[in-house]
Amino acid sequence: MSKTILITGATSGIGKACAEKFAAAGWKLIITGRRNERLQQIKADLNREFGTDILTLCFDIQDKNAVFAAVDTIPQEWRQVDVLLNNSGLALGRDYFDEADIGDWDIMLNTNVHGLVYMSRAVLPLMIQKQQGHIINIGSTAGKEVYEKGNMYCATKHAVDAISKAMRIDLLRHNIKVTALHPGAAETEFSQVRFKGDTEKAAAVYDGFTPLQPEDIASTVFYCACLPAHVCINDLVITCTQQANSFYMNKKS
Ligand code: NDP
Ligand code: 8X3
Repeated sequence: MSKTILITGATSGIGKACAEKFAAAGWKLIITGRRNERLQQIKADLNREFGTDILTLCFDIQDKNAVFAAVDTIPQEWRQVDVLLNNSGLALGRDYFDEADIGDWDIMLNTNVHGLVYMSRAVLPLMIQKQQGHIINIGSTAGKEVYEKGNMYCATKHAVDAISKAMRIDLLRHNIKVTALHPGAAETEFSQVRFKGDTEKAAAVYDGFTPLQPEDIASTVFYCACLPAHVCINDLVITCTQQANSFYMNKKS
């Protein structure tokens, strides 16, 4: 029987690449995001290419009631969720702590932290029932080191790091694996979102080095998800070769 992965934020970037990777390997997909046209397009494309069974759930992960309501609508035949990939997330702005927009901070906290825990709590009963499952949380190198003007984004990703450790401990008794995967710079819509549509600023982030592509991260997520039942990657940092961590980059001018 095909396994099922639920991917949050599958409308773009890392989430979309993961949807493609797991679909190509014959998994069933539950994909989420706020942009319904994109969800429908991805569903049609992957169904045509791989014959994948796909369920789409369109909601804002910041909205606790919407998260629980969406998970409640999952039909019985889809409730065997093997892997939950908590991927939805964003950075907004890159400003000094004393100058940053507090509204941006609220959105990052609500999405990257609250959204991730709401989703996990909503899906966990499906895993606990069968005493089996795997939660993969997408953190960041920003969750390992804090950098200038990264303040609240870094804080949310440090929270993802801590929550992943906490979940791993508390879910031991239910035989549920928890993996935290922390990517460095990856070329997705991330910087366009962070710089609010300023395409020049967004493109400049990737000047002078070859960043990760979303497919690189998807292959790593897939590797973690396909390990034998008794093996769990707990914590994994992945960067491009020209990046050591949040501070050190070997950029070519
Ligand atoms: P993208 O902007 O390409 O994708 C972000 C995804 O998150 C979209 O599918 C978006 O869907 C979803 N999302 C954002 N806000 C919400 C919301 N309120 N409700 C539901 N879904 C939401 O960026 P990436 O693929 O790069 O980002 C994916 C994850 O990877 C994030 O957690 C990010 O922090 C992390 N990351 C990214 C790195 C990078 O350099 N790109 C490096 C390290 C970590 P929609 O807009 O349709 O709702
Ligand atoms: C995204 C990587 O360096 O912009 O999480 O924080 S970075």
